[in-house]
Amino acid sequence: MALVSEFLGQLTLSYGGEAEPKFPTVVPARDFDPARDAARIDTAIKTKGVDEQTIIDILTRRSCEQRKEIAFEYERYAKKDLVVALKGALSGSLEALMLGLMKSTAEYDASELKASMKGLGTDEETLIEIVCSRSNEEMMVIKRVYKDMFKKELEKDVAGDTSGNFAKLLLALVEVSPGSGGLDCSGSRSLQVCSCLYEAGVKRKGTDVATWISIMSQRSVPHLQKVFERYKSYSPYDMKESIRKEVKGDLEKSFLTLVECFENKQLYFANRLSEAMKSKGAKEKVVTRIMVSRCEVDLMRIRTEFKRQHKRSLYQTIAEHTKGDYQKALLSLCGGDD
Ligand SMILES: [Ca+2]
Repeated sequence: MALVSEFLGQLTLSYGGEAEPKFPTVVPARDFDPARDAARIDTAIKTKGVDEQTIIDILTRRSCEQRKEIAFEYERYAKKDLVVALKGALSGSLEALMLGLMKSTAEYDASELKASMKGLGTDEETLIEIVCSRSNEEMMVIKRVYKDMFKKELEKDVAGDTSGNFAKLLLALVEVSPGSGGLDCSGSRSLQVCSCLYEAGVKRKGTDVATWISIMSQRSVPHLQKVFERYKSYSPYDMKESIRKEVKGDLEKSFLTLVECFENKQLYFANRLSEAMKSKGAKEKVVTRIMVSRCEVDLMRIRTEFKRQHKRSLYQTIAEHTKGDYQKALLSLCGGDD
């Protein structure tokens, strides 16, 4: 079902907005033989103590579509579901990473969103990262896949788990529809939007959050980039400083994430990765999520931004801050040193 949804999503894309160019580190393998891969994985799983290396070598060097083909062949060959078999054979962070790879990007995003809202309490950090960084086109596919997977509307779960202006912003971002994102900021319009942002925030007492939400949730990336550039000479504070002055908590974090993604999405992810690996033990959940969800999207450019900003390659940083088979899998997804 999810696959059909994604196919429909792609159709929408083709006559909707322009598809973003991709900069993957994981690309389809040449001379691909799913039956051979499936047999090798079966042997690796049955090996005493499990041959993780073979599983990593295969699954981190195949495209998502190829992994699905391997899963199909595996089930035919071993009469078992590959995901179930991997769950039994692997554990900890490596298991989470491999199971993530067995999902499509949209299925993975949908399940990460679901997990962030599961049970008591909410993992706001994850929720903000995914909702504020995905494009309108990606969000439309995620919503459809979410409904297929969990039989519930993403909007309903977000509304049930958040409150106040934070909820309003996230819902505005989730409730995209085909043809949205058309905020026109060309020419004199960009000055008007600039003045709207300024009047609603820094200029007045308190903040007219509704106006900020309605402008920022449009995600008209090139237009808003122009607006924020112009805003610098319009307001004594740039957009990020204005956000920090005007709002607090999760709402502040969300607006900042949006602006950072409008300005340079790959730098945003590079900084998140760096932050997650700053302390001695890496925040493996964050590292796994970014590496798995971006490896077939833009991880190559994230690597470039990482090196430029942090003067150290992503590869070396992963090598220093993670260990074991989990590290091997991450390094393979990373695809090389810079
Ligand atoms: Ca104000």
